[in-house]
Amino acid sequence: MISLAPDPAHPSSRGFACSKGVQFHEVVADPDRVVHPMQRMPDGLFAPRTWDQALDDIGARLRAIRKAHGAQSIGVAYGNPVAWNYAGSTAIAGLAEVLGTKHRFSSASVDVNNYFVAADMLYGSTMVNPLPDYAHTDFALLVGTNPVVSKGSLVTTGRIRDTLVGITARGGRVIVLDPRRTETARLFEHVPIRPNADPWLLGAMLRVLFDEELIDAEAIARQTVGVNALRALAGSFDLDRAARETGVPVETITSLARDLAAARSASVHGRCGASLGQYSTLTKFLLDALSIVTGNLDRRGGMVFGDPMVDLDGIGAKTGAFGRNRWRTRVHDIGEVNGTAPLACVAAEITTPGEGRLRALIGLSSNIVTSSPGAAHTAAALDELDLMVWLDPYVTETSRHAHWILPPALWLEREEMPIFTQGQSLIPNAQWVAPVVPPRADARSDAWIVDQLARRLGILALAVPGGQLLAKLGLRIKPHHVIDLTLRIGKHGDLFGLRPRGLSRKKLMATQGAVKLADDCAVGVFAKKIFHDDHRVHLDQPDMAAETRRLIASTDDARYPMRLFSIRTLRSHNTWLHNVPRLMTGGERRCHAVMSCSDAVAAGVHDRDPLTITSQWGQITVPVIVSDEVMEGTVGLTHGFGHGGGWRRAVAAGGANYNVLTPDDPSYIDQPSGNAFLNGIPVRVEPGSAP
Ligand SMILES: Nc1nc2c(c(=O)[nH]1)N[C@H]1C(S)=C(S)[C@@H](COP(=O)(O)OP(=O)(O)OC[C@H]3O[C@@H](n4cnc5c(=O)[nH]c(N)nc54)[C@H](O)[C@@H]3O)O[C@H]1N2
Ligand SMILES: Nc1nc2c(c(=O)[nH]1)N[C@H]1C(S)=C(S)[C@@H](COP(=O)(O)OP(=O)(O)OC[C@H]3O[C@@H](n4cnc5c(=O)[nH]c(N)nc54)[C@H](O)[C@@H]3O)O[C@H]1N2
Ligand SMILES: [Mo]
Repeated sequence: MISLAPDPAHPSSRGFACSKGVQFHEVVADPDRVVHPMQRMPDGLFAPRTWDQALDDIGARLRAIRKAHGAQSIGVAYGNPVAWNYAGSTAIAGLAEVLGTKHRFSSASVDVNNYFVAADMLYGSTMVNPLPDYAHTDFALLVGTNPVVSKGSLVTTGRIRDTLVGITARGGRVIVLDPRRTETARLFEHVPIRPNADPWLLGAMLRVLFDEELIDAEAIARQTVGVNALRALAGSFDLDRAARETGVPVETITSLARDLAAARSASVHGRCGASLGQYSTLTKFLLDALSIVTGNLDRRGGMVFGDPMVDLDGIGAKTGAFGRNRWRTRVHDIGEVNGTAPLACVAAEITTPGEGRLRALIGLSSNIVTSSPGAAHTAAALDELDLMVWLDPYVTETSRHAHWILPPALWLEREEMPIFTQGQSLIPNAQWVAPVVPPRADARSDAWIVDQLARRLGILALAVPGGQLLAKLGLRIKPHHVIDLTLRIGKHGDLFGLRPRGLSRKKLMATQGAVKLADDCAVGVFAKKIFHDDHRVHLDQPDMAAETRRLIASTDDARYPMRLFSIRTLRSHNTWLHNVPRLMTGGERRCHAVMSCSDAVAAGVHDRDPLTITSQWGQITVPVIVSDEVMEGTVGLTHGFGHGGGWRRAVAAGGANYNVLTPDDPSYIDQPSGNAFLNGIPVRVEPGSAP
């Protein structure tokens, strides 16, 4: 591979690719990449081994741990890249399910658990995710999302910047609520908002809609039940307090609500900025409530439902694969979400003695030491594990704690289909592609590696009916069998030949590109997409009323007067891609904080000076950029830096770990969902001494 280029014929990307994607051949060829199974030696360095040596040792240890302490003592953790790894994600989730372990940790709990829980409340399934219909909307409210950089999250469309610019070109409005004048905010109307204050703003807007009778009574009657409870919840938001909490004047809040209601169509979408505060389920609930009560759910230009090639949401809702609160975590008694426990609990599950203690952890594409709250606790706890096995292409600050690092094939080296993002695509499409190149050296697909581990435990890492029995007879069902079957019998499938123009894995792999399924997501599909028995949206949620009371009772801690929030940069992907030479040129790629001029003067720091940031939970020092692009009283900080391990360029990039400052104390995370509290952390700042 010498270069990568986007496909102009792709129905969604339409010939656009981000700078990270087109440099990926450098990751594949990276000299620091782990391409053999590696065993940690007593001196902390790693030595290459054969697959047989690795699997025999790991298998023996896993069996011994299971025998002595039960299957609960074995856990798994998987990170963001599984969302683009259909077979690896199916296998690692299947392994946890078949083991029956509660120690299943996913990066969803530092990202989107609040979405899942709010969706379960409102729509009856954790997997329902209404999408902002950007191609047709007249009014787009973007809350804590920076799609010009992130390319959109939980909504997928190529050329998202152009799509958003298209809204204003048509005479519509795009309003960006963000503490920072971001790359997106600069293009549109920017309303600065204090971090971790979104529910105040959204609740106050909802109150204005009810008080001024700006709601769509017909749509509410047709689509929902429980509106009176929502009206009462909205009524508990005081507009003056909301203005103080958010830094957004009452007049702005009022006009935002009126304009939203008056727009022919309106979409309301939030992402990490709205998902990583302390009340993130309430925030997501209020975001959706705004579009529901204004009649914008299932409306062209409002919020629409995706039409994936494999309807995982529908299947999951019907089979009960997804859900919440079906069991609770051992140490902190937190309800599960989609079968997983919050990452904020992982350290305590390892270090707290007792029955069911986590002793062996298998990780897949996960860098929890950097990405998860309470980073220092996580790093220390990993060293207490009896066995840690990590599937990662690098020796990272996380995988370096492992007894074994196993080398995964990367996405260009394996068969792939976009299982997760296809449900979020504004232009429904189907794609399933063959590997571009064979894996380097001993690298193997994550699904293959997990299957090998499962064989050593005498199980099949797939929770499908009859799967274990067939495996005993020597027939191992693979993730692609299950998903191809689901595709073929589904709405877009070939029904094994009965629908000759329908899709199958074989047909898609022969196509090479992607197949467009429709120009837009359909509207008028409401009844099919809501999974409550009455097929209505349930607006009466006592847990949300309780969260509102908790929010209203909350107070600020005067010792930590500033609020810290996260910044994503164009050429990073969360905690990685910092080892790719061409993505690491230029100073702005580095770890830095951003603070306003007046705050910098008050703190006595100059542009590029070291700044020490202290929270209740930790302290770091990083260089600061002084810029009025951030709101007064706030500090922005790039997350995903401060590396250790064997990725030399990433380690040399320096910086510090944002999540040293964030809490793994369960009383601070979002209560209904266990989602981490990472944005709006109370901090104080002072001049730091140069390292
Ligand atoms: N402070 C703060 N913290 C945050 C966030 C924030 O905004 N602020 N964002 C949160 C969000 S949204 C997310 S999603 C999480 C992400 O948290 P993680 O998922 O833990 O972090 P990533 O950097 O995405 O981890 C990717 C790891 O997977 C490895 N990898 C890449 N491809 C493959 C593969 O094909 N197979 C295998 N086995 N490994 C692979 C990489 O080398 C890397 O070590 O971080 C969260 N943490
Ligand atoms: N280039 C690049 N693209 C990425 C990623 C990456 O690391 N780099 N990561 C991918 C992943 S895993 C995800 S989940 C998506 C995330 O996609 P987005 O959420 O669109 O990306 P962010 O840049 O995190 O945008 C969050 C915005 O919220 C603002 N913010 C922070 N705190 C608050 C708050 O309390 N309230 C409000 N209203 N705003 C706040 C931040 O200033 C930031 O501009 O991006 C994906 N795409
Ligand atoms: Mo994410």
